[in-house]
Amino acid sequence: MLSVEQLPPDTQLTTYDRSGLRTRMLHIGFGAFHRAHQAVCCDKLAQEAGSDWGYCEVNLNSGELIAALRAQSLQYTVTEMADDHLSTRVIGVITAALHAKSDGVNRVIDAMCQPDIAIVSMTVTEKGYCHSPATGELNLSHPSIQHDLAHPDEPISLPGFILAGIKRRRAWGLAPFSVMSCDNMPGNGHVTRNVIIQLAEQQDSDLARYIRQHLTFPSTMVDRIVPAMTADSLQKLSRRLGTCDPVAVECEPFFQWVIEDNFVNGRPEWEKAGAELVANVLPFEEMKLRMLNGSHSFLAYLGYLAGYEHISDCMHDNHFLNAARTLMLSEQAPTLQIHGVDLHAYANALIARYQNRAIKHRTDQIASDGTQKLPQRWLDSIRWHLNHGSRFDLLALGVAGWMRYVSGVDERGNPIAIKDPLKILLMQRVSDSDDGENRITALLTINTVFGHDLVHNSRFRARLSFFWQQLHQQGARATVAQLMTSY
Ligand code: NAI
Ligand code: CS2
Repeated sequence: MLSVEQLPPDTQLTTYDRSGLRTRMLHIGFGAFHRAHQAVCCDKLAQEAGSDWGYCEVNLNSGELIAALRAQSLQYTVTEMADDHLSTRVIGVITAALHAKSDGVNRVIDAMCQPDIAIVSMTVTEKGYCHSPATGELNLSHPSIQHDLAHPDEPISLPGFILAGIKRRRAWGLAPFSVMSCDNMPGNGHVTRNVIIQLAEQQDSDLARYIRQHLTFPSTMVDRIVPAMTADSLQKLSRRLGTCDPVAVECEPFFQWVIEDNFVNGRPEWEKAGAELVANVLPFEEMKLRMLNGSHSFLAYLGYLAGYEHISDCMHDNHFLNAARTLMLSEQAPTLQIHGVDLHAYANALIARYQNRAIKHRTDQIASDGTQKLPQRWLDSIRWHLNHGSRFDLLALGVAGWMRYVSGVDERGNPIAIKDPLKILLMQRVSDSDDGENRITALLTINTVFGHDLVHNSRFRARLSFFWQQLHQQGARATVAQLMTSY
């Protein structure tokens, strides 16, 4: 358990009066990222600008972190790590914490109905939205959505929980809240609005109309590299901190948060803690999703196959470093519609961030949930190149790398532990095909990922098949190296 008194003397401690905080935001998904991003921003506001915005944290699935947080007075540490710098801060801005399964669904819905709650935000990973990543539509046959349609007052899905909160608030005559997604999806506010309204329409069209008229769903672009903590990283950090904080996270120093300024019931002055409030976030989201996350996924699949455990290990291989940079600048940047940002400088800064050896960001962590990530990271860009007749070899190699990865056996013949909500479908498609052309067809016809168009595009198929064969014949390292000689 965290003992604040034992922390090193240079730790940034909480000096504001925590009893003056009000629970004005409820956040669903108390994972590594939220702890190192939105919570830090809110903490800085309390510390430096006298803000009284506090968080009620909620986890729907696992309860361990919530229990650990409660055991240490709702405080935890965030440590920024760079090769030459390490700094720790105590986060004190949490005022309540709930775990839906052990505290009960009703407690969570009631917490959304506290009069002070003005914002419900979330970081539940892409799969938490129960949508089709290719279209953004709610997947009505998703098991959790099926459950919530049958039991709307006992929800288990994120859309189901938020809808139940909106419904109860409205019934109690309380002002609505804003709903803010902080997950890595383009138009994350639109996706959230879509899934909640589509679920509401199945139950009560009047409630759906109310949501359209009275709630807002601001989109956000969020950026900070926050690797999952492991037993090993936690042990090393505990030694450095002089106390064991099971809720601790490590992250890079970089922080960016671009928020659509569209809130119905007030918001913290996030701009005082480094966030940018803008009218349209989409160009920022697409820039970040394609240049950062797109190159991350490339390094994750190809790097894993090449035997690199971490993103920083990939950066020691010059071909991989050049491939990531070329992917950003030659294949992703041309697809963007952002003005006033120097994309060369942005790409250079990303490479420098990937080179941070103090951050142990595992390639197999980023490789997880590929079916939820590929459309926004690669596939929209591939469509752009197909329309413009331009070169997209690195993107095609990325897709071939993903197919090779989800085929489940690495280049040394060892099994790969696939983590993906469509894992069963992926395994079926893999086992029903041999590792030639029909594997490519079997995977490309997963329409919720690839839509209906790409499987029929002969130019795309040709590049994909070429790299698929290259990966089988000579492996990921040689394929990346060879491709980079032609750029
Ligand atoms: P994490 O695994 O530490 O936390 C995920 C959270 O989502 C947990 O609280 C978990 O209970 C919840 N969750 C998972 N599946 C869910 C479901 N089906 N329904 C409801 N809740 C569910 O992951 P982390 O690092 O916090 O990342 C979460 C998301 O934040 C990412 O998927 C991404 O969209 C976004 N993000 C992460 C960054 C990072 O570097 N870690 C940076 C930028 C954005
Ligand atoms: C990563 C992101 O896990 C992944 O898929 O690409 O979480 C990445 O670390 C963040 O988006 C950086 O802001």
